[in-house]
Amino acid sequence: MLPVKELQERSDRHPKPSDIKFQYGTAGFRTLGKTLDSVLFRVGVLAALRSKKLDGKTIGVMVTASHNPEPDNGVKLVDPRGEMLESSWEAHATALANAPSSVAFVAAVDELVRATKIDLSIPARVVYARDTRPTGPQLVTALKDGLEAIKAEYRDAGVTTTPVLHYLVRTINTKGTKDSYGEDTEEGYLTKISDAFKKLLAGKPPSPPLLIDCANGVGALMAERFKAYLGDIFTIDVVNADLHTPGVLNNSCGADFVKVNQKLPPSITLQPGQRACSLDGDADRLMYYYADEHGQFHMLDGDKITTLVASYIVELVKASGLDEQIKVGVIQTAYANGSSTKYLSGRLPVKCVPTGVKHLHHAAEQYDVGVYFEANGHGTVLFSPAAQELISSHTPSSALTNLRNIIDVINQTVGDALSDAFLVEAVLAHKSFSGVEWDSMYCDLPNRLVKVVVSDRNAFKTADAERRLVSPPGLQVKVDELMRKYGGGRSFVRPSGTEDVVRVYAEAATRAEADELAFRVAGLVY
Ligand code: 16G
Ligand code: ZN
Repeated sequence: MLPVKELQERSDRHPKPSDIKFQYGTAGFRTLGKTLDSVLFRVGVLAALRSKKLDGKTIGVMVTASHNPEPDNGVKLVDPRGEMLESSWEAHATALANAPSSVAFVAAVDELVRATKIDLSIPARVVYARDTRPTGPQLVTALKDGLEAIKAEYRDAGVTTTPVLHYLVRTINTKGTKDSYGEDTEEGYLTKISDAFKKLLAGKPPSPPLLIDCANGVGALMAERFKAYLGDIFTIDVVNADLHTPGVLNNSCGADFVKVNQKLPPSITLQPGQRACSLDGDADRLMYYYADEHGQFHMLDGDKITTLVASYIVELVKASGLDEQIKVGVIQTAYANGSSTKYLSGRLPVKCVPTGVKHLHHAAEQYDVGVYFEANGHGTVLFSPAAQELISSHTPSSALTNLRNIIDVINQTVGDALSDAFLVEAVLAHKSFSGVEWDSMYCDLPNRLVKVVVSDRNAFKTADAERRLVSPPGLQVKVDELMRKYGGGRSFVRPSGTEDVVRVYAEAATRAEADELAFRVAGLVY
C-alpha cells in the first residue's frame, strides 16, 4: 500500500512552481537550483520506487549540475550497476516532476506503481551524494523528505564526485558476489585506483608533477584525498580548489571552459613543456593540454584521450597473445574531430552514436573492450565480463599484468576525470611520451561550436547519429551546399539536450574556414 497521507502531506511542503515544466533530459533534471525543491522531493520517491521495481537493489541519486554555472543544480538517478537510469523511466521521472499539485503527484505515483507492476512490500534502498553547489544542502533535505515519505532506507555519501557515487552504487550492489567491484566506500575507491596506478608506474622514470585544475568544485576534495594515497610515487598540484568563495565554481576554469574556449584558464600559467588537465564541476570530464617549447597552448581533448588509450590497450592485448579473442572498439559522437576518426578507423572498429553518455556506454558494452570518450572529455573504457575473465586467467606476462592494472585504474561505471587522468599518465609513462608526442598521433582539424537560440528547439530532428537534420524540411540540403564550398569541411546541427538552444558544429582545413562555415550554418538555423 502507498502511504498516501504521508506522501501528500510531505509533498505539500514541496510545492511545484506552477510556471516551470521540468524535463528529465540527457543529464537528468537540470535548471536553476532554487527552483528544484519539488523535483528533489519527487525524485526521492521515484528512486525508492525504482529500487522496489528492481528487487530492492540500491539506486543512486546524484545532486549536481556538472559544468554548468554555480546557480544551476540538477539531479540524476543511477541504476544498480552504476549506469544511467534506464531510458524508459525518464518519462516517468518527467511525469512525476510535472504533476501540478500534491494530489496529482500521489495519483501519478499510484499510476506508475500500477503501470510498472511494482510490489510495494519490497524494501527500497537509495544512496545519494551532492557536489559543492550552495543550493545542494537544501535540495538534499527535500530528497530525504521524499525518501522518508515512502520509507526507503538510505545512505548519505556526502559531498563527493559523480564518479564516486556511480562506483558506490555498483560496489554496494555487487558486494559479496563474484562480480564484486571493490569496497563500497570512498576509501575503497581511492585504494583500488591508486594501488593500480602505483603498480603501473613502478619501475618507470618519475612522471613530472601533474597540475590539476579542479574548476573550484568537488573534484578538488577527491584530488586532495588521492594525494595521500599516492605518496611520493606521483605528485599532484591542485589548482582552482576554492570551495568557499561564491561564484567561482566552473567560472573561467574547468574542462568545459578549456574545451569551449580552446584556451588556458586565465588562472593557469604553464612552463614550456608542462602538461596539465582540467576537471569539470563534478569531476566526470577531463581535458588535457600542454605548452610546447615556445609556450604555445595545445589542447588534448576526449578524442586525443581515446586515441592514446585505445592504441595502448590494443598493444597490450596483442602482446598478451589475446588479440584473436579480444576485440577492441571505439565509440564516438558526431563531435569527434574528423582527424581522430580517420586515424582510428584505419586501425579499429569505430562507431558513431548520438550525444550523451547513455548512448556511448551502451554501444561500448557491445565490444570485448569498448573505449569511449566524448570530445568534451567524458568517457571511460569497458571490459566485458568474458574479456576480464580471459585476462585474469591467462598465463601472466608483463603485458598482461599491465592490462590487469589498467582495468583497475579505470572506473568502468562512468567517466571519471581523476581515474582517467591516472590512466593517461600511466600510458604516457609506459610509452615514454610527452604531451608533444601524444599530440602528434594526429593533427586536429580546426573546429568551431556555436549555439543558436531558436524559438523551438524541438523543431530540429536528426538522424544518422545526429549527423543529419531531417527536420525542419530542406535545411539539411542547404547545410550540405555550404559544406561543399569548404573542401574537407564538415558541419552538423542538433538540438541541445541540456539547454534551450540548437548547436552548430563545423570543422574545416583552416581556422578561418571552420569559423566561417559554423557561422554561415548558424545563419541558416537562426
Ligand atoms: C550531458 C551529457 C554529456 C553530453 C552533454 C551534451 C551525460 C551524463 N552527460 O552533459 O554526455 O555531452 O549533455 O549536452 O549524459 P548538449 O545536449 O546540451 O549538447
Ligand atoms: Zn560533469
